[in-house]
Amino acid sequence: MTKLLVVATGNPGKLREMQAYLENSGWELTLKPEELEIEETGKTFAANACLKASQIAKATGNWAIADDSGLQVDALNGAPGVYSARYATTDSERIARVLRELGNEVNRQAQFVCAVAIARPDGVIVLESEGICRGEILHAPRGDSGFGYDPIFYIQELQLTFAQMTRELKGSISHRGKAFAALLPQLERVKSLERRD
Ligand code: ITT
Repeated sequence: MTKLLVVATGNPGKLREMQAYLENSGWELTLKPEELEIEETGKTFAANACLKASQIAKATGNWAIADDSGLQVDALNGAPGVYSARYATTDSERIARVLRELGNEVNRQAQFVCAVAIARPDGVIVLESEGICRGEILHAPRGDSGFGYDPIFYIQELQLTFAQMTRELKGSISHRGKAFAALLPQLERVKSLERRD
């Protein structure tokens, strides 16, 4: 029997990536109702991922998966961090703010972090996972694939920004790709355990 999993995100860029990772998971995916907005009051990515998964599961009466993620710039003491989505109104304004705050700082080191949580229909969190990807912040955007801060996040070894990569290449090294790689085998197990009940 296929089980329904509500993908608890309102971010289309994230949704595309999450759908690709979950494609062959055996779960039937459905999107959270647009009007269901969860306030992200947590201080960590993990806390916010759990909050979103748990609230959406309870509100819909289904299993739910949520991703909380963001960019942490070393020279900005980890900003924008959990405020990545709230740093400005549009992707280009968010990028402009990070570039402005970083100015000509020589230390351009940064990382993307992604926390994923899965909740049962009663809101109890059954799975959590986290992935980190280190990189550098460029002085100007490069590339137009992906979403969010992708155009300024540069991977030295590949000489490409996330926005210059195919979704497959980004997924093979990204914070979200790593979080899902750790999560998927466990998600498979949860599904088969449930089937036996
Ligand atoms: P939901 O909470 O509805 O899922 P959101 O956009 O508000 O959507 P977050 O609170 O987790 O999500 O904020 C994450 C922000 O971090 C997101 O808006 C992007 O700006 C940025 N971000 C996360 N992952 C990214 C990635 O892979 N590439 C570029 N930017 C990313």
